[in-house]
Amino acid sequence: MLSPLKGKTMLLSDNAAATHAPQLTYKGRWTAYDIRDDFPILSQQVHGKPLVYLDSTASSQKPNAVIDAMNVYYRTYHANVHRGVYRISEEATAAMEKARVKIARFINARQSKQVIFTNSTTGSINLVAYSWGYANIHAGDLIVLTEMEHHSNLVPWQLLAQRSGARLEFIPVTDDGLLRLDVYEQLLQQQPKLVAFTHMSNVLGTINPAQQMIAQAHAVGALVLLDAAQSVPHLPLDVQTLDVDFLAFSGHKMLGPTGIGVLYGKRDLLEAMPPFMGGGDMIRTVQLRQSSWNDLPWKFEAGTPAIAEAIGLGAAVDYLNALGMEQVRQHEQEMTTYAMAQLQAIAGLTIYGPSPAQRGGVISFTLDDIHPHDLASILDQETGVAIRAGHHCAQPLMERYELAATARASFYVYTVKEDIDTLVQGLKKAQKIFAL
Ligand code: 7TS
Repeated sequence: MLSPLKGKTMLLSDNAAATHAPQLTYKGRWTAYDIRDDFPILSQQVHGKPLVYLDSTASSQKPNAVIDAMNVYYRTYHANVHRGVYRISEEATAAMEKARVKIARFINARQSKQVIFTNSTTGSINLVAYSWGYANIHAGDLIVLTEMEHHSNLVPWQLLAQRSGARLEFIPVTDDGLLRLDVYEQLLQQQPKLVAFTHMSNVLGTINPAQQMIAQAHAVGALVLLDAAQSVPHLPLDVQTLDVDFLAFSGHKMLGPTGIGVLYGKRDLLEAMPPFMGGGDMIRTVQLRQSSWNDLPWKFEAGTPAIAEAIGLGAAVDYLNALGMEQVRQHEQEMTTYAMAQLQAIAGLTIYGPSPAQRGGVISFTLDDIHPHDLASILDQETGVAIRAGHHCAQPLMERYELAATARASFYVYTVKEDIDTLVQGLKKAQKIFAL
């Protein structure tokens, strides 16, 4: 079967195509084998062996469509945006704003002005913690988080609590890696101002029941920030159905480039928030002692933005749309179910987190008492398998399970069963090496 985007690659010199590329829709079914050729890095070798990339939770690989879209911009119409009255600056502005529209549609935002470009999920969460937090959080206010947060949805709230005198409380995690929703209900009775939690854990893979949790928070008057760094790339997601107040995600985890992220927010909230960073582009008028602010979304986009990266992220969204997010989720579930069965068959291997039905394509595990860093090094050198080892920027969660570190394999659209088989062979090899 043909790759969904094959034959649709843009010509490097065709500015018009770059700026007005059609929305791609791919109707048929695909398999990972069909699309692997779109990802040039997957034909690389490491230590003389084919690269087996199992660390997409940290950062996904990029298809040619994304790399080409950025190349086209740099090679044929690079200029700064929102200021030039000449042709290529207008083209760059149009391409960047078109990417914003694509992203808004991808998450079903009502208006593209609700999509603010930041540098990452981390940047998006900090924007809310500083701007909304500064204006709305006061001494004694409660912010509810969970024990399974990535540091980027934890430390900004700690800083806000230290600045404002607010309190932080945490929804605990069960032994199976699920949130204690009974404790959540109790915490809601204390009427928090904000609930901030991850849609999908980057360690356990747990997919949290976001829609229900958001409705419960709203019922007591709390706003909700959803850390969607791991969900937007892997699941169909609709901000209007979720009724979420703020949503944060990163381009580099969804086939797009590094250096670009998104903050989605409800319009009335964003309109009421003060700017986070000051500088060019975010102002309407500037006097020596005071200024007025630009409209959304630019009020929050001070300075020259990541133009190529925004265009690249737009191309990534086209690619994911062509694959279909339902099928992306289905493929990852197949890989996860297969991998869990294979890994569970290895004596001495422990998997953390819930069943495949309740998780995304992420599996954290330990093997005997081999240190996860040693495991990752052996896998890299002996088999060309790239996995993550460590605390995964979730130290409190590691403490909850009394672990210093885990090994973690994660999957995406290009993962094939053979990748998982190579991982399993590598783990058995590591066991042999350590048994000596
Ligand atoms: N939230 C979650 C749930 C994440 O998984 C990550 C990154 C972030 C926030 C931060 O994203 P960033 O793009 O701002 O860095 N997670 C990981 C990971 O699991 N390994 O490396 C980065």
